[in-house]
Amino acid sequence: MDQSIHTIMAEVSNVKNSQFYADVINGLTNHPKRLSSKYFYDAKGDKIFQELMSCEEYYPTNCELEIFSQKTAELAQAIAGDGGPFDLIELGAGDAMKSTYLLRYLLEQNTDFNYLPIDISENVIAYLNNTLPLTLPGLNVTGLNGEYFDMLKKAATLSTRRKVVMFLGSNVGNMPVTEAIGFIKQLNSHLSPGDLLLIGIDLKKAPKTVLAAYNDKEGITKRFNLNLLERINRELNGDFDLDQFDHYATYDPETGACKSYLVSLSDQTVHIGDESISFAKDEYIYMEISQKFTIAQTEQMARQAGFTPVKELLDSKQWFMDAVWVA
Ligand code: AVI
Repeated sequence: MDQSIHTIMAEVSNVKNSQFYADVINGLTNHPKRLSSKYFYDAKGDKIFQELMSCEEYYPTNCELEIFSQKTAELAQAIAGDGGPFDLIELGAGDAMKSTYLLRYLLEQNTDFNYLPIDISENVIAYLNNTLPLTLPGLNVTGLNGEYFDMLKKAATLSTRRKVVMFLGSNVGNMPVTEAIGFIKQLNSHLSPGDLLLIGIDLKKAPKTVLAAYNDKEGITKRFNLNLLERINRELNGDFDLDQFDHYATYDPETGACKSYLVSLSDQTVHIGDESISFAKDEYIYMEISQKFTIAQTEQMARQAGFTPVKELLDSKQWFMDAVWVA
């Protein structure tokens, strides 16, 4: 009996000491309330994101897939340079579906390269380490499980080859612009002159197209956002009533900021561990930014972070860009 009380107390203290707990409580006691979209991706969130990527309105994945499948030779030429050996490092590799087109092409050209996918998910890295050598025979793959910058440091201890870092999917858009520039600067500090960054960026386009992608008819984006409340309930002993929150998305064509919110449908109090958080009816939680850029803005961002843009590849609708920047 005593032991189980100790176990429960240890669990409670683990929860309280976790970064997730600290970020959630800080965010929800802020004005306005906010939660970080980096916590969207638990196992259920990963599944919902997969659904989103194949939903009709969510265009970024298909646009980038088109670039990787239709402009593979151009992409390969832009990163392989003079044919010298290099390490191709992918941040947040996921299932590596888009990169597989590039990897296959590079192998067919007998390019001398190693592929180092980095992902925070242990499952993703185990999957890539096991499956890629089967689907792409001859590929040298070393999966690295952990935070981006820790794993970039580790990658530097494994080889001294030229580095090509891929950061796809417009993940850079999930940071406010100044934070994104700081992130890219930090990335640059892990590279040497001549190393490359291949970055996927969602471009500004018809406002209705952007908004529909983050406000899909089936409500997948709504479930994606609500899943974070469910995760808080499950992992941090919370009691959010999911039916008491609605999803609301906005897009400002002037700034290019697409933002998601969860709006409280009533006056209510939510408990997370022993914290109580009050919500007024119509009060919102700011959940995510998905920033859209003009090409000129991306070039300015590259320069502010110490890179020089060298190549820009767009899909046929000109909605998405994969850019190559040199450090
Ligand atoms: C992962 N990230 C680039 C996606 C985006 O488009 O901002 C996440 C997402 N949020 C809602 N739909 C998709």
